[in-house]
Amino acid sequence: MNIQWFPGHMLETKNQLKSAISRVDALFEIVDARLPLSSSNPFLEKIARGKNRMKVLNKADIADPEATQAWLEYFSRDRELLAAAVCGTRAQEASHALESLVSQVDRNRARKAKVMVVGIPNTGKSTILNTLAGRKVAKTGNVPAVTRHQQRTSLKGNIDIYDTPGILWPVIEPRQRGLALAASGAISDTAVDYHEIAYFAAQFLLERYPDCLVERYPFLDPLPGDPQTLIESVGAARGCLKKGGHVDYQKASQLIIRDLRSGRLGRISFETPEDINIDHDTD
Ligand SMILES: Nc1nc2c(ncn2[C@@H]2O[C@H](COP(=O)(O)OP(=O)(O)OP(=O)(O)O)[C@@H](O)[C@H]2O)c(=O)[nH]1
Ligand SMILES: [Mg+2]
Repeated sequence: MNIQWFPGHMLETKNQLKSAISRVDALFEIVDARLPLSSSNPFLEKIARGKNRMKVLNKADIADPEATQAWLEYFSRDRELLAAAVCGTRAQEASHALESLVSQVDRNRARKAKVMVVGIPNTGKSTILNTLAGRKVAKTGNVPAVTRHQQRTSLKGNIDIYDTPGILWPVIEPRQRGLALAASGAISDTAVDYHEIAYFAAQFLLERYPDCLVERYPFLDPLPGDPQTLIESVGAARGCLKKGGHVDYQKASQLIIRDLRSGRLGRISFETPEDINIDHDTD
């Protein structure tokens, strides 16, 4: 089964975006550095063709630095796109990225540069906007679909920047991509079962980041061989129990997902350029 989560405001935004994009000079596309390709919306890839744009790999502070470096090379060399890795709360990084993008806009300095911030939910679009503005102009939150309407803010340097609601696409496939997106926090927790996300995450961590697991959960040394036992062991050790002393899988799953999303499990990336068959890219 594929993952579906496409609330009404996303459809509305999608419908408005095409004409809105034609009225701006450049697109600041905020993707999640932990899965920069899976968090790129195929619809945006299509309608952004020919537009000045930049891929901003946000949340680089909690992504695997080696993978992030490989992604920057992939986007700039193989895709010939401007790309930057940032932490959305660091003003210098965010401003530097925006300046590189705006420098591509052919304009008379007297004319405002119009930049639109686009991307899927929860990648940090509004956080970056607040950082650039130097004050809280947009609501942020650690759940997807916080921003519901487009919003314009004037920045110094004669720039108008537009925040937009994060949009997904109606059917997310393959399921592994949906699960990675759910693990990152881009899909509402109501759309995918916690236990399935935790199972996916546990399997992935066992394969790719066993040291991070032992660091965060020292009681897991030696590591269990399968994801289900891992979830169960974390639940038992952290007191996620039901009446009668049985492990509460829902709670144990939530705990692992929270640790993963917050970076407490270490700097983890869900994909690297080598994982991707470039021929089946989002284009
Ligand atoms: N670790 C880390 N967390 C970040 C970063 N940027 C944003 N966040 C967190 O990510 C969550 C989502 O941030 P928002 O700015 O609301 O994301 P958004 O893209 O505007 O989300 P929608 O409006 O729902 O599309 C919040 O909990 C932020 O604190 C970052 O660079 N690093
Ligand atoms: Mg937002």
